[in-house]
Amino acid sequence: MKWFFSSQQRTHQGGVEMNRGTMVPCHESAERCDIIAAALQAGGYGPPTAPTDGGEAPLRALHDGAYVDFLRQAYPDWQASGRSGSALPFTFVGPGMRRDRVGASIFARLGHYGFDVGTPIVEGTWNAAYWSAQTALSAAAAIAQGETLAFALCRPPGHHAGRAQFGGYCYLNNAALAAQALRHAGHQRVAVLDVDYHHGNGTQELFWNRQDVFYGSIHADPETDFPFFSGFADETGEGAGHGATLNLPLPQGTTWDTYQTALDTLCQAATNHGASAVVLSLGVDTWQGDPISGFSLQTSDFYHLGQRIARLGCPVLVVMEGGYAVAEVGHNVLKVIAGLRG
Ligand code: SP5
Ligand code: ZN
Repeated sequence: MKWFFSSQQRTHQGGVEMNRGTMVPCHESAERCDIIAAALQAGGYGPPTAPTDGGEAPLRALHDGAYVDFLRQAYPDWQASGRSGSALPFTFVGPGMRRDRVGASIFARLGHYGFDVGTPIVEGTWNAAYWSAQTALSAAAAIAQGETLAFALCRPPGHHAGRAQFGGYCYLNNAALAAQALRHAGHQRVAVLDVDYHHGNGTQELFWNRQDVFYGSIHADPETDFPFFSGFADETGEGAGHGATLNLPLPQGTTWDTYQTALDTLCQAATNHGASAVVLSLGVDTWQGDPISGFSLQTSDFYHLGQRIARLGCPVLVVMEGGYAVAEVGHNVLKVIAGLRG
């Protein structure tokens, strides 16, 4: 199995995030990818393949161009405004306010493009997010060239990032970029299966109106968990995309027993959609000991998760999303990969 990673992805060191009203150290750390990388090497998967630099064109084909410019410029502009530390929004656009105005002030632009106060932009954020996206795109190219399984060690993660929106520790939508690359490589239908604990609102938004890319997700019920305002079961896509979005929210405390039934439903839907390639948006924050999450999957369950995805019989591109129990993320990811290899 080829796996992709660049040490450039370490340059985002978020510092602090606001979490339920208090500033806490960022859960999404560079240590996460170090541990997964070390586990892969110890597991015999060899050294990573460095991503190639595909430039900004694929990013701009999916994300809003002005948003990509904002991400690149946000920290220099924050510094030019005389500030240091983490750039975070604090004012958002409410109903009746000017959604149409991006604003010139860095504070306005942070509020325009951001949807939470937990996703800091620092000096190395753009560089890390850029290379995280290139990692996903390079892994997609490997699948396009005939690999049946590839792992993109993306970090920062991506599934909360929308066309012109950052949040949930995400800036560029790595999984969506990979799915789009697989479409360009000739797969007529692609399924993004999202098993991160949180609903991937960004991926859903990007493919909401499209029939060619199915988006299906199993996640914590937004009644109780982030991102709170998307991921309900009645969100099924619109227009040509009607029926090509599937949300399977589950309650806190969910164990494998319940989870596997939802996973069967998710996989069946991907088959019904006719997907010939799968992007697995993999979060291992469903593990029972995750510090910010509330499911109760055991490490051994991740093997069965991988096995079920493998039974789809499609090439699988794994894109790393969340998982914050740093001592355990490596083991859990390796279990998924072992299950995928059968
Ligand atoms: C990619 C990904 O997994 N993003 C997750 C972003 C979650 N951000 C908000 C987390 C709030 C968690 N608060 C839980 C407190 C438990 N003590
Ligand atoms: Zn998550």
